[in-house]
Amino acid sequence: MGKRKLPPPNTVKKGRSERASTTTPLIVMGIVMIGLVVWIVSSLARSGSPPAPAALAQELNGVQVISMNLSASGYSPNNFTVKKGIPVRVNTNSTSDAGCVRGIMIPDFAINKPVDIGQDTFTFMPDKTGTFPFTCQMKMSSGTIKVI
Ligand SMILES: [Cu+2]
Repeated sequence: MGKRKLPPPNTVKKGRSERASTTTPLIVMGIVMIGLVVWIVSSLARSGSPPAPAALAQELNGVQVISMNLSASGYSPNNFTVKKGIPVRVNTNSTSDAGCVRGIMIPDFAINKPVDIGQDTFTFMPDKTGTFPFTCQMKMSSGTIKVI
């Protein structure tokens, strides 16, 4: 007989679950949005800005020397700081699997350089200040050169 009093709580429960069913999509959407923002920010960080502040390039006999390793995974290190008005020599050390990473483009300084497997070198003049990107010819791997 007391079981007859159960239906009213059931209807209350129904009301609760209806409310839950409208808030659950909002929570899910919120989580998806947060996930999306985190993903966008982290992918921007990966593709764009340098991972760590670069030390100033060493200057030897009037030339600034920077060195990097080229492999299938890209340029390492991939950000550099140099001084304006002093020629920069870029020493490269490439693995045979580096593929198109062995083509270096620095459009702001008119560089489009295919580099040899093993050791190679090229020079450019940083004649303006700013942060300039360099990429492989397919723009999949990249880095930056900051001129101060
Ligand atoms: Cu590439």
